[in-house]
Amino acid sequence: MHLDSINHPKLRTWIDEMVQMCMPDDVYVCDGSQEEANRLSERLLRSGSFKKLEKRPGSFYAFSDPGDVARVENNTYICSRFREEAGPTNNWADPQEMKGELMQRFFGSMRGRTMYVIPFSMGPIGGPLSHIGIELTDSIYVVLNMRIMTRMGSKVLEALGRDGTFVKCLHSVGYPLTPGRHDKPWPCDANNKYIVHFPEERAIWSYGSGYGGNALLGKKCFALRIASVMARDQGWLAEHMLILGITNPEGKKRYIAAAFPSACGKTNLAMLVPTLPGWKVETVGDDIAWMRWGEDGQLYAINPEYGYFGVAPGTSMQSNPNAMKTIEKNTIFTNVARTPDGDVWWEGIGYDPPEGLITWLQEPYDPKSGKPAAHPNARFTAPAKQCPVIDPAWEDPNGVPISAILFGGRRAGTVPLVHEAMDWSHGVFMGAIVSSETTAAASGAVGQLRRDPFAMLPFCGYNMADYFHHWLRMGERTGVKHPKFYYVNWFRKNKEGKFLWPGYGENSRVLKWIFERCEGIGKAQESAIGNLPAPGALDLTGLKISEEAMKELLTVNAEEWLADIPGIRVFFNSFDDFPEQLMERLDWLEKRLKT
Ligand code: GTP
Ligand code: SPV
Ligand code: MN
Repeated sequence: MHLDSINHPKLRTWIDEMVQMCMPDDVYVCDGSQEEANRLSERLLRSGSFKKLEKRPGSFYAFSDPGDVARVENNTYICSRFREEAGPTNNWADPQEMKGELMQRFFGSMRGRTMYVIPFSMGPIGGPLSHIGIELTDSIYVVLNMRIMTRMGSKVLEALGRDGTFVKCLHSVGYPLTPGRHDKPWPCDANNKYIVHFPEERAIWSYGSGYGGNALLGKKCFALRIASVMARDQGWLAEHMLILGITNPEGKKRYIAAAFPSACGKTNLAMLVPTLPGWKVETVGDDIAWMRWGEDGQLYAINPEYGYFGVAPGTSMQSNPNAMKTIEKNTIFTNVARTPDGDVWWEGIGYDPPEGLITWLQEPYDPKSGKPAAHPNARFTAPAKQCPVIDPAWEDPNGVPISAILFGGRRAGTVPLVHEAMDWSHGVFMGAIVSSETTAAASGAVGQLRRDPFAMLPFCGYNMADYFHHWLRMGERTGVKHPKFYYVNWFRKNKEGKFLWPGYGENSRVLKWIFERCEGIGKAQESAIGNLPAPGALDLTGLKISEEAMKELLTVNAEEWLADIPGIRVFFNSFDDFPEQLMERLDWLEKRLKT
């Protein structure tokens, strides 16, 4: 659509300003139609950025520059007016200075390209919990991914009207086509990436990267970093959580939200196929939840997204059949390996690599090289509605009522399979002490233990001490029905370095116990850290697992926990205005562990 189709004066003014700075050859407003998507895909096929996947209708293969494969936390900034507003866990820069620096980067950055205007809604269009964003980008790949990940196009402009509010999202790959310069399959400015948030202004400026959360600005930048600030200001919650519905054999249904760090099992849990007969799990969302108290006092959650940007490696018919069925068509695959007959392959897909495999680096695959065929952070972008177990209420604009909130992470030791908080503030404490081994979802070393409270360390758009205060305040609301809180760990290992718990579908056994606790029938026993399943309360029917393994999974090793306490204390003390209540909870925990 032509720029003149925009009749929102403030939006038009902002676009005009950004056009002046970025100097694109052309401006195009996306309508979100299938014809438009076909046209843009054709262009990427012609330029070599996309390859058609003959085996998967409507699907495409893309591969990135090797210098642009994941989120870049070191180059991610929260530019609030004051440094204290961003807090010790975020990179901060003065907003004016950063704007100045960025303006130089963006100056002329879209020369030789088209600027695409993407109107998008996070959450069902016009819904009471939904919010609109406008992304300006010079990347067709971003347009096509945003069309899957968000509700996008003309309908959103209609909902915005002449004066609706929107989050300003500016994105450039930073590779202008100046005279004599040829385009690349994956244009970027790998050595000069900036993922910058201006929370007061509700604005995002992202430069230099075309990958995932760096470039699809509705996701981490808006729905978590900016939305967390909006949520604090307006009394709701924007969280890095999956949402699932679970139904017991009698037909009773409950909804559960769960926060695990990146690449720690959200998509897998959200689409789980229970191994327990008669139980059913359905998916509302796999990455982000926006939650608020409903009029009936229950906590309601929506999934603001419209698709899945999921980790490909490890996804198989065995581990996640629902994801495998979701990605059979209309899916964009990035940085996986491709087969000569137009299909995809990755480590852990469940079968051997076919002859003639081409790696994500576009080289012939050599198993002896020791190099993986797919990048560990290779991803699929697929429409949520293609998930065979999508929840019937997944598009309910009012959300679904949450009975339980889970926290988790990758911990080889210390943290048991599951334990339950005593109350809301203990739940907030549990969220605050989450730690996890780092993964390939962000650039940097993999497997290093770090504190990742609420799985929000890289995604909280303001001071995390203030974030904990906000969570505590939310629980102090009168007349509300608190969900229960749990801390789970699917990743505990034995001395040989093997996972003690089979995970995936078998996690339904843990969900069943949580469900029964919510019903008031599940049995628990108190421990120093919270409630564990009572002996026999975890349904292990039909599971082959040794008694020693179960014992290790469900006991609290006080020594190991005590070894964690100093690190937690250092973390808590790194904030100026840390909640007293949580500090007392830490003393409480330490005392209980010592007796
Ligand atoms: P993001 O999209 O980065 O936020 O990741 P995510 O939290 O959705 O993680 P995902 O479900 O994609 O899982 C990441 C990796 O963890 C995959 O390689 C999975 O195979 C593996 N994984 C998921 N669930 C389990 C589990 O229960 N046990 C074990 N051992 N591995 C798991
Ligand atoms: C994550 O890293 O938590 C993701 C992938 O979900 S990205 O969208 O790239 O942030
Ligand atoms: Mn995520």
